[in-house]
Amino acid sequence: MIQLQSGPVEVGGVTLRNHLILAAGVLGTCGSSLARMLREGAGAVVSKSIGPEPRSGHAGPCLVVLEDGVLNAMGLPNPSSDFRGELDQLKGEPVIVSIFGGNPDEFGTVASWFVDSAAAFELNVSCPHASGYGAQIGTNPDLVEACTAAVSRFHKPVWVKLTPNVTDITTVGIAAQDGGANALVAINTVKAMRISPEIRKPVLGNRFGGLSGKAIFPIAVRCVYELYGACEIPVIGCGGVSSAADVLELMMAGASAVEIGSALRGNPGLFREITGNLYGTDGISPAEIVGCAHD
Ligand code: RRO
Repeated sequence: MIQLQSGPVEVGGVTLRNHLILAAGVLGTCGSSLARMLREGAGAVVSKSIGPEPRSGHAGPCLVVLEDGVLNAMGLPNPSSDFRGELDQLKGEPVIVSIFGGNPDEFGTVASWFVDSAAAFELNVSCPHASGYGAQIGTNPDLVEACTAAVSRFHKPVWVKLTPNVTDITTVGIAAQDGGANALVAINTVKAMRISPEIRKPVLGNRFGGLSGKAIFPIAVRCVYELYGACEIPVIGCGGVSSAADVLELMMAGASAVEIGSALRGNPGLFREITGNLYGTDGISPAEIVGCAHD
């Protein structure tokens, strides 16, 4: 397998310690778990998505583990502005704060709380099961552009995390770029559902949820490939990554860095494992492989 040169890398206005980033929603609700992921070898970390009001989330069951993925409908649980205190212990660290709102003003308000503590913002316009938030914004290019512009005015790097649940992801990527985004993150979970034959009802309390894990990796590869071909700003890959080979494949599709989420379940040492395989003393320059599948 190819190996890469190690060392810090600048992506979307943030200096990452390596190409691997903790994805939003996994181990990201408290400062101590974010700090632990950095100690375990993550190049940067993204928090759980924070919104304008505290939320306890959807009624359970909220998460079901499937054969090759995870189905969730957590329902954007978050402590809202109280999350600020969690970041006190992470000053100067590469922490990206994921934020959501129902309109540009709410995005601006939430961003204003973290201007001094975030290395960047990741805008969640892609949660597939949130009424008034997430993909309900992220399927409307005009709203995506306006929400991105509302956060860009803080002069902090802005990453926009996109939903795969659209006909043409490049239209939404270009809208985020036009709003001033510094990077695109592809993808959030895929809208999905399972039904229990025993109870003859949906397995999730919310009925619908988002599918993550290995099952969605090919969708992530396709979305990254399309965005890399259509947009000028860096693309960060996300979705079903669990090995160094997956990281390289997403980079070949066009990803400048890669987020990892579901695969950390039960394997908190995964960042160290992947960096051990991904980097080598005779490694090649990442520039040689980012987007090489397009040549
Ligand atoms: O909290 C959630 O239910 C959730 C979010 Br914010 C998201 O962006 N993606 C997802 O699958 N679940």
